[in-house]
Amino acid sequence: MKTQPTVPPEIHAAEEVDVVVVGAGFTGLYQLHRLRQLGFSVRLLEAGADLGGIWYWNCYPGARVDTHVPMYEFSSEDLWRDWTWTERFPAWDELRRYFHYVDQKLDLSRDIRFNTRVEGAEFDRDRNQWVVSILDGGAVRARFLVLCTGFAAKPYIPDIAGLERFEGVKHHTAWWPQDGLDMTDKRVGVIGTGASGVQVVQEAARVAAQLTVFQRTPILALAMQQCSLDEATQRDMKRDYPARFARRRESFGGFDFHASGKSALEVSPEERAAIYEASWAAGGFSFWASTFYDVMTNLQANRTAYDFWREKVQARIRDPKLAEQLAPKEPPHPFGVKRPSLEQTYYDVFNQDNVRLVNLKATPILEITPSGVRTAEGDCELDILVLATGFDAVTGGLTQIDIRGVEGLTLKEKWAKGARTHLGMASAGFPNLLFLYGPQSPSGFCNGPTCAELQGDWVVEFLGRMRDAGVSRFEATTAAEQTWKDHVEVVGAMTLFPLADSWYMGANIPGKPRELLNYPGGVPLYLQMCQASADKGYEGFVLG
Ligand code: N01
Repeated sequence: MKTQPTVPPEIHAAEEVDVVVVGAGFTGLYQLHRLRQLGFSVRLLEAGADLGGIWYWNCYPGARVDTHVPMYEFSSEDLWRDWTWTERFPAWDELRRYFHYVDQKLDLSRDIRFNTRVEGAEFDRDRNQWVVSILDGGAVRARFLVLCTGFAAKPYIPDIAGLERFEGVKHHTAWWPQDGLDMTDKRVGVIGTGASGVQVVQEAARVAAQLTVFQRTPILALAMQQCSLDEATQRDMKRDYPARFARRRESFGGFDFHASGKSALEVSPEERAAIYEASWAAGGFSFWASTFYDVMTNLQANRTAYDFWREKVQARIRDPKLAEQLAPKEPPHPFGVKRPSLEQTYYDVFNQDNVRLVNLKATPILEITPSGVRTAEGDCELDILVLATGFDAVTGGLTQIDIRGVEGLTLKEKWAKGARTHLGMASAGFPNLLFLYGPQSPSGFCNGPTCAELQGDWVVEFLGRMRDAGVSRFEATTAAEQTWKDHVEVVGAMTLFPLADSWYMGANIPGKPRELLNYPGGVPLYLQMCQASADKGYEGFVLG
């Protein structure tokens, strides 16, 4: 353990506000807006040059959201009334335009510092303030620190031999060049077949001379059923928006799907097929989220979903051997325990002459050479290498900041053996600090804007009450952390999520503790638990 940190004297003169918010995605912008409405002075610090959070960094070709209109926007009528989307699942550039529209309506940018990466934060015990330091120098002091860094703020680059020697163009999907990259007539390789890999592959296949997809685990991608949206259609849809937004708090993942009360094992095969077929046709995550309640808790029920999915996919791939690699008879893991992702042409592109799949389970990558990828199958020469290899998810965005609590311990050190939180929002030893969309909260299981608002409302109310009650310091207790961890584990053990080596389990990062990083009880139960703490005078916190 480190000795008590001292705050360097030069940063005593730093800018001082009530709240520092980190991150200008949905969550951070909502905090900024609501906290300002309560009369707090707020400074939002953002590493990127623009708004959007994940949609600033992830501008690779094909990047688009997997959530349907209108679930991926703010629920305030003042905002949705005058906004019109062009597609049911909007692309990154349209999402950026939306953020600019919101900015224009709410005048957010005046309190945001862009190109400002937060490097560290130290708690000044004498003044009960956080001193937030910025990478290029300078600091901001605040009574409260609210981290809204999202679940995917720290890209993961695997340690593959020779990677640094590649002489072509190489990018991680989350560090894509802001001015784009033309893949036309190029030899492109994509490592990774998660949601990002699927989206890049679909686009690269249209233009590349040769596209090689390096697959370790097949993704179980669902039909997006994308469509264009016009203004008249959305005018009609908007009549239902209030009811649809209200339903978010009743659904496991914060969507507007109706929850199913049926078991996949209690219906006839015909009824089961009809229900799967209907949700497949509806598209998006409804196949994952609203068919049968036991798909994510019972292996036998789960297998019925997998078998339906496999039949759909196999029918689209001409070469039976290839079909078996993309959609094998035996599931690589239970259906849905790794995030499924949505696709439009993913399975069709493998029928094209310019697209090739390398099955890394059979022929692993031996090394990256200056000119491409060497596998047991041979050398694959490339002009562009895309690393769609994911993120040190959920905790990585927080632990990459040097946040030092009252004992001098960093958050990274504290969580070295696993995340410790109260309600997935606070951690003992780190007073006056809250994080949203973080570990042990619904985060990756929940639609982003839903969490931004519902979890966000709890945070705003909490901070308002602390201020009004004259509380200058709040801190979660270790007992509350233990209770919360036990609860997350008990509920998690009732699900199938622990059965996969997914980012949900922290298992995609070598050496990272294996634990369920998202709250598995669903949004309604989570909100109840948070409300219960508030109703008991913020049980689990020491207020001073
Ligand atoms: O990352 P991932 P992602 N050698 O971790 C492979 C959100 N998102 O960026 O499965 C070879 O899912 C790895 O293989 P395996 C969404 O929540 C949303 O795609 O570990 N391969 C896997 O195939 C999503 O779930 C949207 O065997 C290696 C891939 O890399 C989350 O972000 C769009 C490897 C990583 O997949 C993360 O998605 C994009 C190695 N050494 C992302 N290491 C939308 O809403 C890793 N892999 C649309």
